[in-house]
Amino acid sequence: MSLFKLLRISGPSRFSARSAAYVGKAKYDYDLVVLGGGSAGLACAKEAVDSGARVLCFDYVKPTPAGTRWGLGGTCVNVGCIPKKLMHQASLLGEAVHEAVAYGWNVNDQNIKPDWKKLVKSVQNHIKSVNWVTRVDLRDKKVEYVNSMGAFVDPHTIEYSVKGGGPKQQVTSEYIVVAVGGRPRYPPILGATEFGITSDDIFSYEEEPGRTLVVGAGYVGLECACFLKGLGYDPTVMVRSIVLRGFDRQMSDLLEAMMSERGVHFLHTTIPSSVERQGDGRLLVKYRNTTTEQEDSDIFDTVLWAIGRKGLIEDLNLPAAGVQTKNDKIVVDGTEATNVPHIFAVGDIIHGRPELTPVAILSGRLLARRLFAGSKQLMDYADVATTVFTPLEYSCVGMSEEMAIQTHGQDNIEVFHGYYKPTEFFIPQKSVRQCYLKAVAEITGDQKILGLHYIGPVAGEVIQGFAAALKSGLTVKTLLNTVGIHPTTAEEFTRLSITKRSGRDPTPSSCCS
Ligand code: FAD
Ligand code: NA7
Repeated sequence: MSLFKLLRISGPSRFSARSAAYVGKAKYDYDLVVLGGGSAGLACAKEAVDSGARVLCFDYVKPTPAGTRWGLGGTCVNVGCIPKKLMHQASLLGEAVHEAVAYGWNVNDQNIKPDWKKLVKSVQNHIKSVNWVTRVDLRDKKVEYVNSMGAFVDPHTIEYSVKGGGPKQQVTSEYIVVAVGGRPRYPPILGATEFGITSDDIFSYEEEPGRTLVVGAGYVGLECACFLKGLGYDPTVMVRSIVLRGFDRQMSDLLEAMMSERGVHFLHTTIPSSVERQGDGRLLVKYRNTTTEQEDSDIFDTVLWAIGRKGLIEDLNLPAAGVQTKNDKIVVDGTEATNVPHIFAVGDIIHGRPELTPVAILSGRLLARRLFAGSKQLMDYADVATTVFTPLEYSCVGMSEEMAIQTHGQDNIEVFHGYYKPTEFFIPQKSVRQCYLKAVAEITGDQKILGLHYIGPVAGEVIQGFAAALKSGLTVKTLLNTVGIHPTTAEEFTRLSITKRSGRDPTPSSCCS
């Protein structure tokens, strides 16, 4: 029997499949229950309602150990991409003030400092406005929303608490989508939860962070260290193994060099042992270098754990539904189905997929279309572009050089590369040492591009368009036949002429060489 029952209704619709409204099984209270009101869950719930499904969405945020809590919308809006980008922008503006002087602006006090409390308030006000719009949107779209944790009772039944106490309530649903995302990890060491904070706290942190130890050198750790530095604080990044594991090595090393040049400190091959509060309120952190085995300690105002995120499966009672998990994430197939055919998972909670908002949104939306609008389109997780928002940003799409070598063999790839000098860097004499880009391509034929990497200003804006081109089969031949927009930094991709294999110096002599 088909899972997709469609009934024709009158009225216009955006998609042809939507000329039908989904009719669910009467024996269930809902056609779809979504657990988690973040990027993935909301996208899925709204799309399902558009197709006529009866949808209920649960969202609940447990406060952090430091007591931080937030509203509807999930990680991206409240404690992820959005506040991060705003703090990044605040820190870039600090650099811009100094550059402005070189451009002739009369900035009288060049030692200006940002007002942390004011910045946090502005960021939080923006978040609250987004929370509000999200709630209104759900109401307008007639997605039912319950501000409570949902947990499985059996494969079709979800249990939840109601505000103000009383007995737990239950609802049944034909389909259930788990979109509960993840939360930052804390290391199992003395004082970690008591004295440390995470990215869940920093964007609403009332105290000035001051001298900050950022433990973890992934995407989140580097971004936090960089905006703190740009805002005038003194961050140190504790690196367990290497910076940005999983990203292109050469680009990651350049990024680390750029951060060091700007005054971010690094403690290499080091792990923390304990955090203690001193009499003066500051934090004594003891740590160990795993290469030299030397133990050491230092004093910080703030310790920020950025050691990765764990999937929020612990409160779902997944055994009651029989859903399989792996390392606190949910295992799904190419249709986002779990091992229980009517239970799906989307977003950060899926095992082995990129933890990114646009991935969460698109996978949630496509799943709803498949469940309720007759679509067959699957989510394509390949060649997802991403950006690390450091002062010179790093953006990439496709394979790293290492991955290309691993999959194609060293002799079968060609790497085109070049340093470049952004025009706007000349007057304020900004360092161009890490302004670098490369295209990793096949060596034969028109040289299909496997990966593009860029460090420089507005990297995400630069790579976004190239990501579409790469997904459309971009070749080096096409890239070099593309006329650039001058003077931009993105045009540097159209001027790549030096291969690594040639051994020629990839440094340009002037802005237009
Ligand atoms: P979430 O957004 O985490 O939503 C899950 C929701 O479900 C949460 O509200 C959670 O509290 C709730 N929940 C959990 N359990 C239950 C339950 N049992 N019942 C009901 N509700 C429950 N991505 C980018 O693309 N670009 C960026 O620049 C970027 N920057 C980031 C910066 C930081 C600091 C962080 C931490 C992440 C960043 N990300 C970024 C990643 C992005 O935020 C996530 O990929 C995205 O938010 C995942 O969405 P999701 O819907 O899967 O999960
Ligand atoms: P990542 O990318 O998993 O990075 C975690 C970092 O923390 C990484 O450098 C780890 O080092 C380090 N780590 C992990 N455990 C420890 C302990 N116990 N002690 C010290 N250091 C540790 O997570 P992020 O949160 O930065 O990013 C997750 C996603 O969020 C990202 O993909 C974005 O999409 C948004 P390792 O390399 O393992 O040695």
